[in-house]
Amino acid sequence: MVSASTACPHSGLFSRPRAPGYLVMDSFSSAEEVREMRDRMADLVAGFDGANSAVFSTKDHRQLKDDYFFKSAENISFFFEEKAYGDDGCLKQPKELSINKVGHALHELDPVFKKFSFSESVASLFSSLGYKRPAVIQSMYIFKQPGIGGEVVPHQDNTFLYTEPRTCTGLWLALEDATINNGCLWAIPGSHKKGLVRRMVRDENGTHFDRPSPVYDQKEFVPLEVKSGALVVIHGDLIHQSFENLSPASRHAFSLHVVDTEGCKWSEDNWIQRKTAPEPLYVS
Ligand SMILES: O=C(O)CCC(=O)C(=O)O
Repeated sequence: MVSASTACPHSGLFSRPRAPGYLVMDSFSSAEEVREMRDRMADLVAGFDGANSAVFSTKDHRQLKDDYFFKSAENISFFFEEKAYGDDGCLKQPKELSINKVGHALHELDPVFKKFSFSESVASLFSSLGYKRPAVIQSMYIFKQPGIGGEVVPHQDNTFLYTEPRTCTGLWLALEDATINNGCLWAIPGSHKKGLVRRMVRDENGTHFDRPSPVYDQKEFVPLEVKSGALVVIHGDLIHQSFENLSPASRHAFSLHVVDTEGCKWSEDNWIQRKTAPEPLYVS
């Protein structure tokens, strides 16, 4: 285990004795802002021909040897749901109901997602958390499709986006109401105080985890049901997950992962190895 003493130096918000390691900010985005992001994604999916894509699964991480996955750090890539395909290898439902997520550089390359990511409200949140030079390192539009939306197994974001000391914070914006039925986030309150369990390391063969995942007691997780427009701020060491969406309702969300680029070092064996340095968020 990576020791708790190298944990993120930021934010009294998360270090108070009973801090759960997450914060829900209701009505962070207006209905118009949410609609703009959803409409933009509908246009991007409509323009996607399906030719260049991959499947995304957090269960076996089979995408992790995939060049398409590595290159997605600096472009806009489309990942299908594992259960999107029938035995004949064809999609069982329309393309727009088959995509698991789009990532990982929407915040840089798409004007609508860039506007949100570099907004004053996002930047000032990180300055209030004590970041010196925060930068978005990845963004994802997550669909959690009706009936087939894949589970996201329990994890800590610092496992995948490691700096020394650790500084990753996740922002998860609900673009639809997220409920127990359609696959909301679940988290273990206070788990961010127990250190980082493991890292995912990139090597010449792809990626691997340096330790197996612990088995978590599901009774420790609490659901984070939120309304569309709410922002969930997630400490990088918080254990969180989401279940498969077996309901008829989708659960769209836009997520950003932010690290500090001053006073800490981006690990050379993270899966994201950028050709260009990420642009920092600025508070005017
Ligand atoms: O949207 C989900 O279901 C999971 C997202 C998540 O775990 C993350 O963004 O770190």
